[in-house]
Formats: sequence, C-alpha cells, structure tokens
Amino acid sequence: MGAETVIIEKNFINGAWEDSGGEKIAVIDPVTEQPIGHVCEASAADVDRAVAAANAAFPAWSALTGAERAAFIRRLSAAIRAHMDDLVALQKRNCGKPPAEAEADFTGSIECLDYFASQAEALDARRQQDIAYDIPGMASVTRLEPMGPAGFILPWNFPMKICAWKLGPALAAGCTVVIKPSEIAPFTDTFWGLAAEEAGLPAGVLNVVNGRGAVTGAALAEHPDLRKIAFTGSTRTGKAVMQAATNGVKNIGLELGGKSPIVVFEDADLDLAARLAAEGVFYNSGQCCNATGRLLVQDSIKEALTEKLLDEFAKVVLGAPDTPGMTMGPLASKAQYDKVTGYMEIARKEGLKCLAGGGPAAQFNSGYFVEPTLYTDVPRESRLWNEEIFGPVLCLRSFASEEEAVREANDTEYGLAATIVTEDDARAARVAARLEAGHIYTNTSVAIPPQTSWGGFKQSGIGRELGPWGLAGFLEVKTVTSRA
Ligand code: TXE
Repeated sequence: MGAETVIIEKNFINGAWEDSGGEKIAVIDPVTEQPIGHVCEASAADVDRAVAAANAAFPAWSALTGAERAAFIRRLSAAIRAHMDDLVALQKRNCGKPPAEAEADFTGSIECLDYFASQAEALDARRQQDIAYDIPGMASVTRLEPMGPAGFILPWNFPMKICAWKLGPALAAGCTVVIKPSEIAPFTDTFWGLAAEEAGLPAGVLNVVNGRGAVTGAALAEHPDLRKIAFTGSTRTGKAVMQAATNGVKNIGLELGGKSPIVVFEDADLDLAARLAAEGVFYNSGQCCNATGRLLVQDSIKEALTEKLLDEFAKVVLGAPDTPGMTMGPLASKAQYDKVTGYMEIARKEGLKCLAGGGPAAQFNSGYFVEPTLYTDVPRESRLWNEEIFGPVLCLRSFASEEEAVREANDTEYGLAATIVTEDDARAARVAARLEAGHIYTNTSVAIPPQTSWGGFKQSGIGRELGPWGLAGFLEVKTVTSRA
C-alpha cells in the first residue's frame, strides 16, 4: 500500500467480497489533489443484502458467551497490529495526517477493541442480575440482551478509531454490524472486512459497504431491519440520519459537531494554557469534533497568553506527512478546504482582528493547506465564534469573572467538550460542574481514552460512546418478574 493505486470494487457481505457494479468514487490525496484510487458505490440492493446477512448471523453470534466473542474481538485487534505499517502509510496518503497522528488512529483502535473484549468477558457475569425491591410475593431479574443488527455511518477525520468505538461495544454486546465508511477516507475502514476474515469472524457478523451518504448511507439509515444506527458526522447530516431512521423504529446514537471552549483563568500556568490551546486546534489540522476552537481568557492575562500563543503558532510546520519535521498536514478534502477558507473570507467581511494566518498557505503548489489562524476579540455574534469550522482556526474572547466565563462557555448550541485551565482545584471543580458538555478536561489535553465516556449535550448528539455507556448503547434491558 505504498504509492500504488488502491482500487476497491467490492463490498464485504456475508463473509465474502462481492463485486459491486456501482459508480466509481475517486479517493483523493489531499497533498497532491490527485486520485490515489477509488471505491465503488453500494446500491440500496447491496445494503439490503448486507443487512440480511447481519440479521442471519445475529442468532448464532448473540448466543456465544461474552468470553467467546472477546476472543474474536482480540483477533480483530491482532489483525490491525499485523498490518499496521501498511495501514498507517495509507492513512497518511488519504488524510494527510502527520505520521504520529496516523498511527494513533490504529493504536487507538487496538486499545478500544481490547477494552471492549474485556467488557465482553465481564458481561457474562452481569448478563442476569436480581433486582432488589420489596414487593411481597414478587421477584424480578434483569437480563441484558444484544440490541440486534446495527448500521454504522462513519466520518473521515479518524476513520478507524471512530469505527472501533462502535464496533468494539457492538460485537461485545452480541450485535452484528454493517459498516459504511466515509467516501472521503474509505480504504482503512474497508480493511475491517479483511480483519474479519483474518479473525475468522462468522460470515455476516461484520459487513462493509462503500458509497456516498445520499445513496449508501441513506439506504442504511432508513433500513427497517436494523435495530440501531450509530453515526458520527455533522449535526446537519445527523438530523437527516435521525429522520431517515424513523422508517421503522430504531435506536440511534449520534456523535455530532462541537464548538468546544477552552477557559483560561488568571491563576493558570500560561505555558500549559498556550500549549493546550494550540494543540486543541492543531491536532489533525483542527478536524476534530472536540477541537477547542473558542478560547476564553481572563482579561488580566489576555496579553501575556496571546504572546505565548503566537509562539506556539510560530512552531507549526506545515507539510506533507513525509516531510521531515512537519507538524501539521493539509485539510483532508477539497470540501473541507473550501469550508475553512470560506470562514476566513467571512472573517475578513466581518472585520475580525487576525493575529496569525488567515488564509490558504501560499508556499505549496498543490494541497489543501491552510495557515494556522488566530482571531482575537471576536464578537459574540460572529459566525466564527458560533459555528464549527473544523480547521486550525482559533477564536479568542476575554472575560472578567468566573460567572461570565461559565456563561460564555455555555452560550453555544453545542456541548461536546470543554477545557478548564486553572491552578485552583476548587475553581476547576466548581466550573466543571456548571459547564454543559459531555467531557470536561482540566489542565490536560483533550484525549479520549476508551474507559471514559464520549458524546455530547445539546446539538452535539444523542447517547454516549465508550466505557460501560458505550456497551449499554448496544444492549436491551429485559426484566423478568415472577411470583416468588
Ligand atoms: O460530514 P457528513 P462531512 C463535521 C465538520 C465537517 C462537516 C462536514 O464540521 O466540516 O461535518 O463533513 C454520511 N444519509 N464533521 O460532509 O455529511 C457520509 O457519507 C446517511 C464532524 O464529511 O456528516 C459520511 O459517511 N449518511 C465530525 C458521514 O455521513 C449520510 C466528523 C459523515 O458525513 C448522508 C466529520 C445521508 N443523507 C465531520 N449524508 C465529528 N463529529 O467528528 C452524508 N452521510
């Protein structure tokens, strides 16, 4: 998988690679803007066969013990390990990620699968439990049962890891799955089919269909024979998926956009604050749902922090993934480049004060590179303050008091994550309790370990991935009440 063209014209359905007669979708290298290969689009009929395979495989797969399923999940993570070098090379080419970030997509997937293998084993002991209550003559037990076949609609920013967040708990719970990778970064998620073969997964437990959202994604979202749709992507598409899922009644998990604040108080360690703020918008070129795109800084330290921030901005080395010393790659697609440079244009029209960057990176002949960008004193009503940009663009506002900081941080339609930087533990705890977001970080990077929870308040989504909550997202609860 070095520099050769990658052509995938098959879907993985019922344990076999089936020819797809669908339209070819070119996959583009964001550095050269040239195709690196293509996938073929699965039709509604292909999706139908994949869903039928997932349904047929469900009774036997769900009847295995958790420990038996855990062994398969561990073999999936072994398959990733065995192909790591090729997968990382492919991810660098397809997404323009720096080497360490490309690798993290796979090490994160392995870590997640291994965690959910352990959860599958633990489920054997938890599967049936007495309910303690005090009604004379009656007794109840709960049973945890797998929800049924599930469909995954995936994004391109962390293609493997975000699939692993869904696949680990689904397989652990006893669900079978149909995966639809993003058409922008489909190759490594199609690898799940190869991994399933190497792991010896029973036919139909894991299926992969490629294609665009409006065709293949929509067919999956509206399929009446799925019990759950798990989606990660934009809030706009999440709403469309939710609407389509009402063709039949399905469970739904939505991990959507964000506009996460990083709040820096005057007692903060400013070097740490500058590093966290920069890292929070530069990781994966800012294409992270938890990107800390809104920096709120206390008035008294605004100038000092801005200076340190500009030092961090100056350290960024834009380049192709294999350029020595590069720290940030291009945006992943033309659409994303147009979106981010469109916001830079809006910033000009709004008259925002730009302290760094503010446009495409002019030093490249090709590629979706944009400059790391800092706007300061951004008005509350600016579109850049309110909307998800999904690029290396940081907007700064200052505040006078803790009360104002909390109010500003919460003044958004999103609620995915938030970061607090302060040396005062009591303040950190107080503010964390008041912020409306699914994951609050204090004095640390916005990492997402599989043992924690992931998901948002408000327009950032429905449900939680990861941890015991992620597993619960693929389980039904059945209570059996009997005469004692
Ligand atoms: O996302 P879409 P796009 C945000 C980010 C980004 C914006 C647009 O702000 O700039 O979304 O990115 C499938 N029925 N995030 O256009 O459309 C599609 O094929 C069913 C946040 O890439 O949400 C892909 O597999 N499926 C984010 C998936 O939805 C449909 C990650 C995501 O695409 C569909 C990515 C339809 N009608 C983008 N339309 C995060 N939360 O991390 C599209 N799809």
